[in-house]
Amino acid sequence: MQSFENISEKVRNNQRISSDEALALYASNDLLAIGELAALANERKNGSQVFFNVNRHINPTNICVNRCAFCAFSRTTGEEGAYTLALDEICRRAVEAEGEGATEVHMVGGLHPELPFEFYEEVLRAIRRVAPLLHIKAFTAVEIEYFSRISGLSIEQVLQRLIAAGLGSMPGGGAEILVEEVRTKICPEKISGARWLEIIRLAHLAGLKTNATMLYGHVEGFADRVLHMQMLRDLQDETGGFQAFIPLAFQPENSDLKLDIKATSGLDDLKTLAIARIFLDNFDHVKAYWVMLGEKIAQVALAFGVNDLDGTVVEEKIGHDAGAASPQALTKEGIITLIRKAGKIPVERDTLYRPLRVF
Ligand code: V47
Ligand code: SF4
Repeated sequence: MQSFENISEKVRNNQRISSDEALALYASNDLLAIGELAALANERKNGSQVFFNVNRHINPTNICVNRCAFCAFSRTTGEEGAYTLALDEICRRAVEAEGEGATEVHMVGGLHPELPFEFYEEVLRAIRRVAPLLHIKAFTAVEIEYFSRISGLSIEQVLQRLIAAGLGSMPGGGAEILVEEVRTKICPEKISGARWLEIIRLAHLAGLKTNATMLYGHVEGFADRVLHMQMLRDLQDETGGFQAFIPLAFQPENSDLKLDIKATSGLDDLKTLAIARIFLDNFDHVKAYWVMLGEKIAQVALAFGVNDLDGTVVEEKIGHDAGAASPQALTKEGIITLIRKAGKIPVERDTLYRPLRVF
């Protein structure tokens, strides 16, 4: 029996809810009641504090051999708009970021057909050299697996070499929806969901913290979303290596999935964040990524169980190539105001969620 009262009772008693119960929440139209439960679950973990960081995104290349159907960012070699940043340019952006008070560089890119694994080691070393204060959060599980294939090294060896070169943690991309039937439709060339989980497990065992994302609002159903979160919750029980869960609202422009898929509704965005907060009881943080959600939904999400707004970002390509209507960057002051006006306490954090300053 998945009555709302039973689920509510469980959450109030700090008990874990089942997949069927999460699905029942998706079936409910009582957004405010779900939000209230999520807010309670978050309040217990994080009080009234909301985290953000000062960071900068760098995407070294958009050339990618995978060409996932939902991705408007990637290009084939020689195609109009294809680019690869020179090492000097990557360094210039890192130095600029550090000079502007960033504590993190977030770096992900396409699976380039020619660049050798050593290029990525050199990028890490170079950033380390020119901007030693920046934490480098880089490379999704999909990229790590690709590096292993192009270098002939094991996943463990790739991770060790990247850590030695300066890798500090990993973002949560590439997870999409971990269910195979969905992956076949949206990213047939990408590693399987099981392989994504395996690489993240190895990263956690190597001592790296990672995030986990979920790309929603395309061809998947609610049951797929819940199964995705169930797989993440199981792995988190095992390793404890996940920091934040980040639902990514699908941006439908310029991608091969466009067809008649519409952008997600605000109701779906808020429900998804709230259900994630309730279901993923072993994740400390649920992040509203303002780039995909827009500032307004991200702000309202702070009353629906969310305790992290990501960062300043500065130059965003993946969502904006796909039509995201949000700005390219938010200022630190802008994020602080957004959090304050939601009645919460802004806390600047570093990548590993150590508080740097309470505002
Ligand atoms: O894996 C690609 C997604 C991800 C689209 O860990 C799209 O802190 C929406 O993972 N519409 C990369 N999403 C971005 C990412 C991320 C972003 C911010 C913070 C963190 C973190 C991680 O972007 C990809 C894919 O799932 N994506 N195309 C699109 N059209
Ligand atoms: Fe390549 Fe990542 Fe885009 Fe897929 S989502 S095409 S792997 S850049």
